[in-house]
Amino acid sequence: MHKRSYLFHVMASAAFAAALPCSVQAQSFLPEKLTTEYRTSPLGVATAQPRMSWQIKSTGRDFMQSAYEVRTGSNAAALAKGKEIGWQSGKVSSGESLHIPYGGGALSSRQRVFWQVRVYDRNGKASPWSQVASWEMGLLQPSDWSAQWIGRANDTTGKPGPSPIFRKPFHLAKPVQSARLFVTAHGLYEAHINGKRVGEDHLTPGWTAYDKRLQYQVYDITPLLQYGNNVIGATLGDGWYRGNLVFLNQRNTYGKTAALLLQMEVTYRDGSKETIASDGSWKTADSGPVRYSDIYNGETVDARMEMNGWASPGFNDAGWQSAAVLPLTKNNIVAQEGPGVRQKERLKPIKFITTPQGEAVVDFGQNMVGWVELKVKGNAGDTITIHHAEVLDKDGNFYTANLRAAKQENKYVLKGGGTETFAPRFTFQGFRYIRVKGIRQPLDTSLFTGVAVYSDMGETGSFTCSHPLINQLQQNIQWGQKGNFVDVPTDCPQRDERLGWTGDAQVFFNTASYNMNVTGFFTKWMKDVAADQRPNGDIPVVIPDVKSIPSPGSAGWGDVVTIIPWQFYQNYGDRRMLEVQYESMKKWVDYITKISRNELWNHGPHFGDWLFYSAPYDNDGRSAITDKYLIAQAFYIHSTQNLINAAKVLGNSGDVAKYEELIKRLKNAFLREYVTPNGRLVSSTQTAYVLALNFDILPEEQRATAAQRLVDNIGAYGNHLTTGFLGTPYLCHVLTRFGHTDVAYKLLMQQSYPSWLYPVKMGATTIWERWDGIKPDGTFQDVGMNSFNHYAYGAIGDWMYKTVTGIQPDPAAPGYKQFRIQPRPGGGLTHASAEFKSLYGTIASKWKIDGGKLKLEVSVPANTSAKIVLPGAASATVTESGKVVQATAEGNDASLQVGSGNYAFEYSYSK
Ligand code: RAM
Repeated sequence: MHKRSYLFHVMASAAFAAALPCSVQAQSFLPEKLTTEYRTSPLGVATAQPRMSWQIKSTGRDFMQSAYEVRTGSNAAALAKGKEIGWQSGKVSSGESLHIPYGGGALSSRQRVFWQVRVYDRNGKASPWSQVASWEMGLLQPSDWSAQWIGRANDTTGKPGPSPIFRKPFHLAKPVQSARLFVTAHGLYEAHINGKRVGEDHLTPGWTAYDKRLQYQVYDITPLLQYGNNVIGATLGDGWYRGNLVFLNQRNTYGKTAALLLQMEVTYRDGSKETIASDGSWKTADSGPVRYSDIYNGETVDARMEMNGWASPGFNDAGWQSAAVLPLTKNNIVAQEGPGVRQKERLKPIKFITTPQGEAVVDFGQNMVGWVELKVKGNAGDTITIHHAEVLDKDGNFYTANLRAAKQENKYVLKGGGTETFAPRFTFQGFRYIRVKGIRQPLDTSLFTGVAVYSDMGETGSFTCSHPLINQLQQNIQWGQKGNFVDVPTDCPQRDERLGWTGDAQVFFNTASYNMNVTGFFTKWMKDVAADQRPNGDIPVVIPDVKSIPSPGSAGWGDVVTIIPWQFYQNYGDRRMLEVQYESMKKWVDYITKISRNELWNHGPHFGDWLFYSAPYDNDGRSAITDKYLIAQAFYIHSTQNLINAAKVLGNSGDVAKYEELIKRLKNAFLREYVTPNGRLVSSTQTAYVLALNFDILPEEQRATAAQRLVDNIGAYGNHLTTGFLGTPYLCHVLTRFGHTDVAYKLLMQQSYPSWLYPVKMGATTIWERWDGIKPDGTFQDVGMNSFNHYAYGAIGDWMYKTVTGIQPDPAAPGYKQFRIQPRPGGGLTHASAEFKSLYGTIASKWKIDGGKLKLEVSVPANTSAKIVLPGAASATVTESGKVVQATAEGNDASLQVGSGNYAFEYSYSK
């Protein structure tokens, strides 16, 4: 059925494009932006059959690929000339330009494969061959590691202390052709070669389910090496591995000893090879400048202890000890799949404040995550202390109480004698403001740079409209994503938590994947979800599992395991995500089935509709409490549906039948237990109606009435939402689906609490954890849990892209091979515009209401097609680039199918 409707689209689009004015010149087209496993010419690939993708640049309209041809080789120059070809696909009749698996023989560790592609248009004409791209395999077996784990003898107490440092001089007697560094650590590492830092990533090796999956990184270090004497060195920090993690200063989650595993492989120009690896011949010390480091608490650096040239030849390491070889496993080591954490933006202070309490505070104007780089002058021994905070209190004083036990304190001891630059290495802070002590010179902007640090995902989405507060909301959503996508998707980046809460991640996933390319980020994290799944199928509430938070198998949290893979497939067309995660999805559904009674998941602790609206004095039942077991049953149904969807894609017909049978019974159980014969839900809340409708639980004939009840409920709260984490992401979608987009707009435009714009009005620059983190009188919510940088409620971004500007994937052709542009103007907006860089290329939808006309500009990437639904155009004369076009009336709207290209529609519009 999918195939047929897709074919229809393609044919329809060809028909429409043919009717459009076409350029007389022949269309030219070329595959470009080649990627392998979502990355550009990556190193360290560990997938047995890496998949290749490309985009197509074409002139004119309506380009569709009818076939492709991939060829590979081990010599780039020869391949470009069509020589020394290894595996080649031959001409494959297919429109697919994403995720084409390598079909050659088994790939070995370190193997480099170059590849090119050419594509054919509808008429069978071939493009030129693309530029050459490549990938390189990583170390695929534990036995590829000749390196030994090393640490410091007696580093076994797990108590905080100075950073261990390691160094190894080595000699290269011949000119080097190429060199790779493979490295990981227990704790965090920073590697140096000949005085230069290796790579640009921070907080390496990142955070994973360390016991089962510890990532290594691969660096091309060819340019760092020199003929003759060289030195490689590394510094370790405590990080997630053994520093403070989870509430109240718990340490040593994964172990007590910091350790390094490092292997450098050099290929000389004469073809011979040499490996320099960590072992007992390395020297170590703990007398370097990093005296303390901790993710939550910050870092202490004493510049007087800098050891000039410690990672260069000529340094005297006579006082250092020999490294201890540690008997640690290498069986858990995996290649990195997600993007590294990088310095992404640099912000300057916007204001210097002396608070009523007399403290010197610097305002960066943006709640952000990373650190402050400091450039100062002073005397040797001067200590500068920087504290970080998200907000000032209502009196304008520096407010840190909501950080709970996280100190967020960086201390720098100066060595004196000139300008000194400081930045921490093994920590990050969530802040907009810093409080500074100990600086002798007058404070000005030259001293401070706020460095925003996050996973290097690449921006894929932008959204703007005619309403400045909504634009600020979009900014806040994006900054919430930046701050909380620091290698794992965290709930918050500042207090003593910063954990991969599964509920938050699933709630925000769709929005996240509009804003940024989260392919690698979630490919990695979902593997940690599966790795940390308990043997009985339960999913810990935070991933990586920090072990000390009991896992209640909370509804809406554990369901991340089915929700993200299915949405990932919709957004990126990646079937392998479903293949890889399928067993884990199934285990979760089977786990709920096992613990359910009479087909009802109606026991156990649940977070429920976390942080829903509760009235201050609830004499009148105003708090929006949704029965937790109603929610649990709804998510049980939803996860089962996601599993069925995945089973269909993967062709597991046995499972399709089995779980379709199950879901029928689950829906019946829901109706029996939570719905009256008249379709009223036992919890009269927005979230209850939203979940029942969004997950298709209610019988068809009850849906419109239920949607009306939802609308009435919203009205009863004066057009305010009352939903928490679980209801919020679907609220406006459900309203739109049942014909109440006007009500959705009322919620979006609402400026008083609870609403999305209330925090914006209160000066928020990120999304808050709670709807009323700061109350109208300026006082704060409960200090025990009040983050000002929490992305969950930013889930409205999904609706803004999908409905305000109308960019939506078509489930029948996932990954935006076919999609919809169906903008729905409303809320008094006069224009809105969004761009989304899909894997095929940039999709744009920009509308404007002007002088009684609606103008809509659309971009459709090559090798895709789109159904455009023009709002309110049923009886209008529609022009495209000045010429009248035919559109088919659909209710009040009119639709037409188009192929790739840029289009400008215009018609009379009244609302
Ligand atoms: C708090 C945070 C987090 C949420 C959990 C249940 O720690 O608000 O976002 O997922 O509670």
